Amino acid sequence: MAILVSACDNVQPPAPVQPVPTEAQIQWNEMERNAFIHFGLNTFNDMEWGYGDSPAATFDPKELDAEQWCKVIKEAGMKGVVLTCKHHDGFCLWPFEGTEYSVKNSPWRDGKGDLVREVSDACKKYGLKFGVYLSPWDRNSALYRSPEYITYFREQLTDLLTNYGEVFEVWFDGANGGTGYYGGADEKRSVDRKTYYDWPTTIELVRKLQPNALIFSDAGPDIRWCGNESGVGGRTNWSTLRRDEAWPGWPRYKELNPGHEDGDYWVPAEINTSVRPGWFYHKSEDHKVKDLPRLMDYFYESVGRNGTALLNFPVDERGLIHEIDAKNVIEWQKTIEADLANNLMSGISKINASNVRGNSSKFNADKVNDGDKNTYWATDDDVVSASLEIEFKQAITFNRFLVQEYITLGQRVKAFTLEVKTEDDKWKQIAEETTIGYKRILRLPATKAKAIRFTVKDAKACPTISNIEVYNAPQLITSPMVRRDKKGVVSIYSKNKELDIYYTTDGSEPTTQSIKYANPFAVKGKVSLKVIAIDPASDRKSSVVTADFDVDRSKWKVTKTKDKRSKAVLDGNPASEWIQNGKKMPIDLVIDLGETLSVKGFQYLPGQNRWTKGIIFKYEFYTSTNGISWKKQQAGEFSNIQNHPVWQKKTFNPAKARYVKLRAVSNIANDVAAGYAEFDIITD
Ligand code: FUL
Repeated sequence: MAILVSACDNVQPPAPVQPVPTEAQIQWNEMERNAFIHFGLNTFNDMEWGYGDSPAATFDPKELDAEQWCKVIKEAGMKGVVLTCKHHDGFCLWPFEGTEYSVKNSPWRDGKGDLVREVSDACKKYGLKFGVYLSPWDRNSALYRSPEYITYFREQLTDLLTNYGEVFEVWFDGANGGTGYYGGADEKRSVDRKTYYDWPTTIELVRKLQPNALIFSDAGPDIRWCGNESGVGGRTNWSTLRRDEAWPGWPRYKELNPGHEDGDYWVPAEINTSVRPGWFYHKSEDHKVKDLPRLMDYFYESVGRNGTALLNFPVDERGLIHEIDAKNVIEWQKTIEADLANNLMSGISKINASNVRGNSSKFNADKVNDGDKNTYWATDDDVVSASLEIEFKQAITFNRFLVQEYITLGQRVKAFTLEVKTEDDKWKQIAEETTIGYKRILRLPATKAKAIRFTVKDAKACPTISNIEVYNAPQLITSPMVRRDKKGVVSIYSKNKELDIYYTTDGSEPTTQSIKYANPFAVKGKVSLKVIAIDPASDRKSSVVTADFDVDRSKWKVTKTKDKRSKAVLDGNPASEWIQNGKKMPIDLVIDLGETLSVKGFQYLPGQNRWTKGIIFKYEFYTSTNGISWKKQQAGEFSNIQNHPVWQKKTFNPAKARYVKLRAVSNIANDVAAGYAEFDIITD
């Protein structure tokens, strides 16, 4: 035994597989989730990309409280904050001396405010790291496109990197050049994204002023974009990149999602998205804040896929993180905690590896379960395919599998599988995946297992696995969604497919004794459905969703148009829409109901797509028994529809109608278009 131990002690760790991360890059991966803040003149002018000419005086948050932001961010489990100190419109959130276009010429704090100071101070107070976003593109500066602008840009950067303490991340946006105000020139200015900024010199400046800061841009140098803004990291996600080919200013951004297996630099992916559709705050998106299921997808598709999440908060015009955003992200944090609360690896009876490096206890299978991130299971150098078999004292049910590589020695695994040993002692494969990297979390259907087998099928060199965790996360209870199409067929959806759905049609509360939903079903005429989703394992229930459908629309037809897209108005799907472009307002939507009904109102849902058009503001509503003579039943406006584009319901005294007409007198943009996601009537 003594001989064995001393032999083990001589076993050398594997040589690193190049490239390897820096210490700062490892720490950045370990932060896992950070916050982005977009706030500036756009917030007050309802814009995403200000042109650079909105008056500085419009920046006027009356209740700004950077500590409120940090409290929410901290409570949401995030570790750092990146602030848009200057967005493309050129407006500076700190009183930069080189321009008049800053907070110093705004009413906020009587022109004496410095928001970069307030945010960096609040970060310190709440133990959050602070990072800066500085847009290279500046649509306000007259200097943009000249060499002088680069000096101006570096002066701004110097300010931000010297006056506000430690900065952990410097964010350079890839959107560059185009139309702008440019000090009044009002023109298009294009630049060569590869050469204009002389990036190498700017990078040197950052290294000098903040040696520990990591620099983000589309392809690095230190952190890369994941190629989309929807928060979806690659299932295959290499933290390595052929950076010299890709940086700076690279058009093949799709390759940034998986990275390059043969990359020669360590440039891990940051997965950025906004908690709302926009990066900046728009009141009209208050009902479109990412909900818990969407946020959980984001977590598993960023942190669970070897990425670091950067979730944006569009701070509102008051200068606060909106209540809905705060509520949802705090719920997000609680759910992540609950998902990963109870590591079932505490109940293992045995863990065996098919190969252990030099048979050394320093690299044996136990190292994936010792809670020490610096120890790892490794195989002999020539072994790139090997398994770990993990046996449990008692059979477990699990639905999450978490695995980490010891990335200090480089990212190695190219392919892996997961199998379970079923009650009849048979092995069954339940997952086949590619990369792991810093962290990989698989979401799986709840599966019973006496043992599990994790197999590295292929790797760049001997695998080094530092951690494995296994969980049975509580099922996410998602509310069901109910739709009825034009033919009267009702479909019920639940995002979580493991929940059972029950419904009633008689107004009673649904329970497990009610009708269990299996397939879409047709309902004629008026119906009120009450629907519930229930987790069969725990009996936890969603809230009851009530869906009131009026007469079925199988006989209805949108008339006075040949446009086939008009079908979208009656298809029961809020995501599809029809936009009528006429020559002038008003524009009419005329529907033949196919029979005479007693109508006492109507409902209108404007387009729900982000770039929808023709949201009706002023309307008139008419009925007719013959399609020739019309009776105006109502005229009015859909108040606040701009800010809150949800179902609009209007009622009037019942009238007999075979035809109905919704007249768009004006729309919110005051142009010529009328758009509809859905239309319905209310019968007597
Ligand atoms: C993009 C910008 O154009 C958006 O406005 C936003 O700042 C986002 C994070 O990056 O490229």
